[in-house]
Amino acid sequence: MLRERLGTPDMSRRYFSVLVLGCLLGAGLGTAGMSAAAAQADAEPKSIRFADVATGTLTYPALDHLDFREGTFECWVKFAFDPNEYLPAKGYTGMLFLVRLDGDRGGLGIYYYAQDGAKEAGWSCRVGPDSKFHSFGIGTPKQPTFGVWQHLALVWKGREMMAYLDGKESEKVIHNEFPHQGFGDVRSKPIFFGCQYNRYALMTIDDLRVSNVARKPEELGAAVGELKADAFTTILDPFEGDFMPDGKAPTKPTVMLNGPGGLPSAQCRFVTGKFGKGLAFFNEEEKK
Ligand SMILES: [Ca+2]
Repeated sequence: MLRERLGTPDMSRRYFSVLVLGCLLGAGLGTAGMSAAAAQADAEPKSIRFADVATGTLTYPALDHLDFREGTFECWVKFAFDPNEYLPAKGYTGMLFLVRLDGDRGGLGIYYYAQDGAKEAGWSCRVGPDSKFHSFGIGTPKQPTFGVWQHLALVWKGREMMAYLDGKESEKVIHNEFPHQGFGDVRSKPIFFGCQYNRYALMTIDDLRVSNVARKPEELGAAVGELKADAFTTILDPFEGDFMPDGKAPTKPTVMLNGPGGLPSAQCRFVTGKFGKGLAFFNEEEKK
């Protein structure tokens, strides 16, 4: 099982630099040849290459929503790129930055990437600083992944943390320290979806739910379908929006304890989702 370590915040920044370099290399190599998807008929959805469009971000305040003593994060995600166009990986190939949940001293991120030489890409949860926390693999999706909805969930309680891909549990980790102590103050950073470089977030998400309780697998969206709010829900956003995102207009969550809504950047669009509408982190019309 994949078990990698994320460094201190400084190490984390270096990691991002390496990741982006790897992505650029991977993207360049991946676009060298005609893809199978690109050869498909016009009626078929086509994959988007990382260089084709700028990707957006979505943020929510972490305060009152994230409780690192106990909680659950979950959402549906669908790729707008075809991972097979970048495989086998030549160099470390990062493909997607889903979300970061951070305090001022540490935190975690969920990523999709392929290791150097790998023929498959997988989901990973990187948790740091690595002196106190363990990163872990979430899972390698069944192929194909392009255009297919996947359900991701992360559950934490005390020092335990585990993730689920499409309802299937990945490795459970027990950290050396309690996240609510080691991650620090959650007021300093937002819940941050997407890629800070506006590049590696070719995805659509739907039915985001953050809870202040460690939910059981049978309570997650992968099992029950479209989610309803309950007393433990701190954010539930179905992304049923009908406006043009501009970084200022908020989404209309069913539940959000602090603030009016998430803030999607101008690259985002409301599109067909898993249930009703979802939020795409790119503008299809921008595609070259
Ligand atoms: Ca929806």
